[in-house]
Amino acid sequence: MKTALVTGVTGQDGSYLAELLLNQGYRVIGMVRRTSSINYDRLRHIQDKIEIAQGDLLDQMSLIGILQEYRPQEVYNLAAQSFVPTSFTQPVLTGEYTALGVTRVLEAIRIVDPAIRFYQASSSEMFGKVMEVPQRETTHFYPRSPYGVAKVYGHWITVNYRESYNIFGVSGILFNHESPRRGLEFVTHKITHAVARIKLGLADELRLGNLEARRDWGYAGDYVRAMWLMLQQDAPDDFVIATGETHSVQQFVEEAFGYVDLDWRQYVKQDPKFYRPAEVDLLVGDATKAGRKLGWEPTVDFRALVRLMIDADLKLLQNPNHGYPPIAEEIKTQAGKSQGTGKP
Ligand code: NAP
Ligand code: F7E
Repeated sequence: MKTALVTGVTGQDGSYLAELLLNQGYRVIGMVRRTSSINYDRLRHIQDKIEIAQGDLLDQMSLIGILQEYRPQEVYNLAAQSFVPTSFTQPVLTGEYTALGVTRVLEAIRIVDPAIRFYQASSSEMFGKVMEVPQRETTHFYPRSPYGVAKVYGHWITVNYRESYNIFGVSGILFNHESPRRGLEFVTHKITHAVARIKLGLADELRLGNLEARRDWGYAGDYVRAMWLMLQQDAPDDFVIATGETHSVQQFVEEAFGYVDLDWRQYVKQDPKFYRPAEVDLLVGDATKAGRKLGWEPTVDFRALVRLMIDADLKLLQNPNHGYPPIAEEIKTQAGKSQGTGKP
């Protein structure tokens, strides 16, 4: 039985990855930081199957201690300050977590066991003001936020430890991926949650920023599979993971309101508060290399993604104890829908 350590296990991707690793027969160690109130909501359905280890990306000794105690063969570094607007208001802290945090994990690996395979959660935000369309592994980075800058550091320090110490370190350059477990401040979940609330008569408006920004949105359940595949290869390499389709925030809004038969123009208000000091206007990824070398491809398209998120939000709002369904159930629900009327 292999042991994997997942940092950021309480986040969106951490919960899906932990689920996938358990299904693959792994012993899963989830690293959590100490907080005054515990929030394992996203892990509720697998909480008794994983082991929790306390550690923090800011604390080098805690990372070394966890590796010494659990002796994982694989480490997935998903922990980060991941919200772009917060990176503008807390740029130094973002650098500590999202940039230097990666070095601390790599240092722990180098000291305790350099044979550990390491996955770094790199991001399409590194492409920022894009130098090429679509973006691929060879596209130059031009980050547009302290978050993006920190991710570029994390990316290159991973390459550097691979080249300097022969560590099996890979970076997955993942484009936006979403799910019912996405944080509510990210635009997709902000939209689907508001749509569900409006549909149920619990809200009457949705305030958003820039509706013109375009993103390549995929489903988180698909993207964690790519992370795992990257660590199963013979040699370490970096991969872009994306759907290859791009949509504007407004298109997401239209699809979401349309699904529940509402006219978005009656509810959406633009609010300058949600604009950013510098914007990433257009992201669309080319995942050809991942398709060829990993055999990876996405299974959930844009429309199905919007719908499965709204279905889940409607269900949760109507029954708050329902919790998050596992990956397979989320996809099954939506696949079933597309054969019927497609409406909730
Ligand atoms: P998320 O939901 O925001 O989760 C972030 C996780 O990091 C949480 O578990 C959080 O713990 C943990 N964390 C934050 N600071 C920490 C610290 N100092 N020490 C230990 N843990 C800490 O993010 P996500 O969407 O799952 O994304 C996972 C990773 O992929 C992140 O690195 C993100 O930057 C990157 N990424 C995400 C996307 C995407 O579209 N989702 C795309 C590309 C890359 P708490 O629960 O305690 O806050
Ligand atoms: O914004 C626009 C906003 O916050 C998407 C993170 O997971 O993906 C994520 O970063 C777009 C931006 O995600 C609102 O201006 C309009 O253009 O959902 P988001 P993000 O910034 O793309 C990457 C790949 C990561 O790595 C990050 O960790 O939507 N937008 N109105 C809005 N965005 C938000 N949040 N809220 C609005 O009201």
